[in-house]
Amino acid sequence: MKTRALLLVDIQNDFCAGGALAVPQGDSTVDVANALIAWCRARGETVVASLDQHPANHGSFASQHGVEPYTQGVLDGLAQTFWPDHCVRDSEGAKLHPLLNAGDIEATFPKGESVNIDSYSAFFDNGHRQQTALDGWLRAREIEELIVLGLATDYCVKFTVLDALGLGYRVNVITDGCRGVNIHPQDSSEAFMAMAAAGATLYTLDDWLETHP
Ligand code: VGL
Ligand code: ZN
Repeated sequence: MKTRALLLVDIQNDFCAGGALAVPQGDSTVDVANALIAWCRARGETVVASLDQHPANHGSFASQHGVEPYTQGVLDGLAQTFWPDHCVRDSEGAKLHPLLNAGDIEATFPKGESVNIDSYSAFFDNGHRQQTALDGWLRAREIEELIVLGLATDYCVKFTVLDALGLGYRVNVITDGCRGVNIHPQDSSEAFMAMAAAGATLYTLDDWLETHP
């Protein structure tokens, strides 16, 4: 069997209830994540997580530009949605959700640490200028297939999945383990369609468990 890893995307306090960039029902990803963590651990499969992690003056923050959060602009030549200040390094908001079984996560991969560029994907920044350590880490362990879920469907999950497919991974997305920002109401469903069109296989948690006994 191909070596597989579970990749949990940005299940952090600031994307959950009460957080700075709270995603509607973001907390509901935690139970799905914990179920798959247990499933993977029972099979000796790898569990990793990405972390959105910004300096306090990050260029994706609306506060740095004197504009309203959730508006569109440009950052260093790239289209950028400006966000509320979120996931500031070492803050409570940047921590993994307290109910996530983080003890079973083997490695975490930060992204978004450069001031002048955002990084939705866990593999590359938004300009594909720099890579994180994730691809090298997975390749070193001969991992060829990923199970992906987390926050947010229409940003970090979507771009992580598209980059993973581009890098040659087989990618399974657990849809009920994802929630979106939905600046436009259809953003999450369009994101799932884009992931599927690019080659990802979409499952609910129940579908996954039934088809992978
Ligand atoms: C994310 C917006 C800004 C995400 C991160 O994790 O999807 N979204 N930073
Ligand atoms: Zn961010």
